[in-house]
Amino acid sequence: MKMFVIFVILCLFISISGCISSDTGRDDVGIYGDEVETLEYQGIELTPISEQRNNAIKGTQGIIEDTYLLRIDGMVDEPLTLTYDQITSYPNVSKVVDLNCVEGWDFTGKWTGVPVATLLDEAGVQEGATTVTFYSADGYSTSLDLYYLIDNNIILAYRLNDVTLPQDRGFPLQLVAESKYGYKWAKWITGIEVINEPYEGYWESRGYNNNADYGGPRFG
Ligand SMILES: Nc1nc2c(c(=O)[nH]1)N[C@H]1C(S)=C(S)[C@@H](COP(=O)(O)O)O[C@H]1N2
Ligand SMILES: [Mo]
Repeated sequence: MKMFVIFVILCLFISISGCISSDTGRDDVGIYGDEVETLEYQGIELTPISEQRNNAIKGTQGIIEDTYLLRIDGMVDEPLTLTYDQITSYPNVSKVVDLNCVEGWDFTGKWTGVPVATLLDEAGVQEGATTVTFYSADGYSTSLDLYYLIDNNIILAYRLNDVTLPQDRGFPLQLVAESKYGYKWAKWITGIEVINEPYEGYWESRGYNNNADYGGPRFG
């Protein structure tokens, strides 16, 4: 009898501590600011934003939604200037993708955004174009092969784990350069330029590999 009472008390304790261990009482969602963060999607466990690493050459850029403009130009028929509302009005795509920094850390996020191809189609890519360059508010830049972006339906994400992409993580847009090292995942993007020659961005011009395939060479 005594053992049974101890057993019941133990069970109660375990179930109560399970409840108070997360804010929501569920482990597939969490709270981030005043939004609900998804922590499990299609059976895949996501890394909570609070546990994701983050690094940037000049720290957080405070981009304001109301005055933000994304410029798309270079080898296009019609250069575009898009507002945040316009960008987020296009049909969106969600995918679970790992970000792998070249320094060895990684995390898994659910990313939601507009395919780069959607915007490029709207602008009309001209014949002979090979490369797309991304420019950021902090002076960062990087580039990717035009067909890598189109063939893999690479997105510009404005939501992470179903939460508005946080300011310190690249608001309003981070490129989800899946299967490429983290330095291709430009944040705080303000400009996209279509060109016809290779371009070396911030880290690439400092010796990092311009192809940046995850698992491939890091340098040279
Ligand atoms: N604008 C900008 N984008 C950037 C960087 C940066 O310094 N500035 N750092 C890159 C590097 S090296 C990595 S690993 C990832 C980190 O992205 P995260 O904040 O999603 O973890 O952002 C990439 N994009
Ligand atoms: Mo990185």
